[in-house]
Amino acid sequence: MRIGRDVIEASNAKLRADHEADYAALGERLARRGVSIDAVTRQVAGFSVAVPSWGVGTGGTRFARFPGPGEPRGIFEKLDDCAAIHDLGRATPTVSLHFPWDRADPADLRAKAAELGLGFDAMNSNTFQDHPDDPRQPLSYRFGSLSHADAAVRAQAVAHNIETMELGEAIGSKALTVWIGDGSNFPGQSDLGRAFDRYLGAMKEVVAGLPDGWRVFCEHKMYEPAFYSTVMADWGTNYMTAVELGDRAFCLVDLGHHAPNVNIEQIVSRLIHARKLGGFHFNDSKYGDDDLDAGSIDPFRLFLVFNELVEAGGRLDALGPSYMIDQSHNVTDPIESLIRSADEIRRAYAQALLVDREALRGHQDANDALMASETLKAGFRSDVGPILARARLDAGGAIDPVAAYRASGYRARVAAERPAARATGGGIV
Ligand code: LRH
Ligand code: MN
Ligand code: MN
Repeated sequence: MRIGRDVIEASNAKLRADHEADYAALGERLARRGVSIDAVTRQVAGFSVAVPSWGVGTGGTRFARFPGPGEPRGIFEKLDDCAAIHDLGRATPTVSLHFPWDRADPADLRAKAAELGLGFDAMNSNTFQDHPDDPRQPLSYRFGSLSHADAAVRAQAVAHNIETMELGEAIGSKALTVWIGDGSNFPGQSDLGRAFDRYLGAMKEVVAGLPDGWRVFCEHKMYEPAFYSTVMADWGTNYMTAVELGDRAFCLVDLGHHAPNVNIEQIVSRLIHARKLGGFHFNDSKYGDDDLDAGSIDPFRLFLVFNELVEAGGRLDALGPSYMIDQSHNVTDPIESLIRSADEIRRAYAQALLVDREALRGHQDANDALMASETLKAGFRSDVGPILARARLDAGGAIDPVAAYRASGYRARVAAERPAARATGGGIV
């Protein structure tokens, strides 16, 4: 445990009486509706989300990085920080790695994760920037990777994805997430159709290299770094890709990768219908791919996504999507931000669980638009804080994880241990 039990217990002791009263009060309110608060708490406790290794570094924008005190200097220190997040919040038992940013001996990664009680979620490959230090990737991705006009660059990008899977297999991961920055800045720069064909051809080679029991998640993004067209631009392209690549290919929805105001929850619903929803990168945004803390700008949208997930019920269980956070920015302690994001994600889930679905269906079928809307919003308006706190508490976490984190002095401790902080990974996308 990176955060001492004594610190968590001391913090909880101060808050416990109030928490018990709040939980009992909410339990009573829910019982009046025939809802068991303990059952909801159990469901929330069963929901976990992976943290991104690149999220624990002090992020940046594409303009600058501002490393903070104690910034992890490599993957092992990043894992320490991920463990601290899980010690407090008990919602993030897995980490999603990014290669080659997190390159290390798989045996060491396994040992470190075992020591910290963490597991690994989907592996992310990286062919969206050049890797001058990687002897296996001498060719430039400036004009693309898996869709590059030059077959040699495509082959290099395929080989990198295969290597990423090999490393992943050695550490117990079960999925590969592929996001490419390929696209064009100017109409005419690249042939939209031929670029997509080349991408599909390369991805078929990646799929052929999937280890047994693995899935591949393709991640779409409307723009950036390409500003006119992106090869894997939207959920339609993603769905076509997943169909063409076959049974083990699925679509990953990063909440920040759509045009402003796009109805993301409807995309989620469609992908569930098509049995092609592979997973999420949760974050929030106001303008573009801002990678802000989940639920920090538009918690209602996050709730609406979870409303679709809860509504899907068994159809979702059959898909077993991967839930991951993808965030990285400049102005907060990333440990605090990731704790907060995990909490907001669980909040959206708990609120969606509290929607009276029978009543909602009744109003929908009776075309009572106002009452349908009110019924849905009643879930969103519910203060589920006591449920989230109880799920953490029961699992050995903190009632108020940010307060306990601040009391722990963890940041000051690692700042002393990691004097020569040098940022690695992230900050450019
Ligand atoms: C691209 C992206 C993708 C990358 C991550 C660092 O914008 O969302 O998931 O792997 O950022
Ligand atoms: Mn992402
Ligand atoms: Mn992104």
